Amino acid sequence: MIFTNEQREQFRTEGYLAVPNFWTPIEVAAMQKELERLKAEGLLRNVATAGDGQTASPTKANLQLCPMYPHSAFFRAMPFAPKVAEAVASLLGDGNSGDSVVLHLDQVFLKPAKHGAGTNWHQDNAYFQIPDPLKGTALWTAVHNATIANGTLRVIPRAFDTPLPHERDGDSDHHIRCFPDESLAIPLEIVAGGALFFAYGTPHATGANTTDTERAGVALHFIHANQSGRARGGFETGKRPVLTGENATGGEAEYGTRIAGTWDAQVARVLAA
Ligand SMILES: O=C(O)CCC(=O)C(=O)O
Repeated sequence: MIFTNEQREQFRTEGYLAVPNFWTPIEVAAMQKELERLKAEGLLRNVATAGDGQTASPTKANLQLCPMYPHSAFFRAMPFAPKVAEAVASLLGDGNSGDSVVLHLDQVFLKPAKHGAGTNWHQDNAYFQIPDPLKGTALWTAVHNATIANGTLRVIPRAFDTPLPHERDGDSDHHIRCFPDESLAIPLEIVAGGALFFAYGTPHATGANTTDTERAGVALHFIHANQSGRARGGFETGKRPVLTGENATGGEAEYGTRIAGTWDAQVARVLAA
């Protein structure tokens, strides 16, 4: 998916872009089913704490798996779906066909029904520290309908250029958080299958899920390869899957096997299992 100039402009000035129906209903059904498997195997960990950043919360759950790729051939293939590479290169690139974008991190946040905990305000660049906060983006996929009631993502538009002070987040066993002016925040409601792209500098948060159904978001993070020298976290430099540009090998160099071209087969495999 190559974005229009208006969409690229929206990302570059507002720091985010909402793309309804990025994934097909069949792809979404496969994501939901694969998440059920990962959950049933106990791979999602509750990172919510009781306010002290250490003690597991007895009442709230923010279930996370990071990274996902070692546990799921399906989610390992997701960033290689052709529309992902095109979309990310279109947002992070300069419009050259040689623009190289790499996968930086993959993870899922699942908020169970009734007691799902949000993820507090932060800028991804407080973790990753890339030189240009517009040259990294999250692709946050709504695996279920994401609404204000179940704590969908909120962002602060036009704020990506101002790094905010961060501190340890007492509501999580490993996150950091900041305290932006929440009156400037906008909620991004999106139907399952929609994608929210937001720049590494964009402050964002999710809220509690007190509804009767669970809600998950799969967050893939990407950077332009020219930022990788200073980017921290995620895959080690040199092992980040290169999606586009002259060093892209379809996953062979990083995983020892070709991943590009397998997404549709992975979707079919998961749904048939
Ligand atoms: O889905 C969530 O709760 C948080 C997602 C997020 O903060 C991120 O992807 O950086």
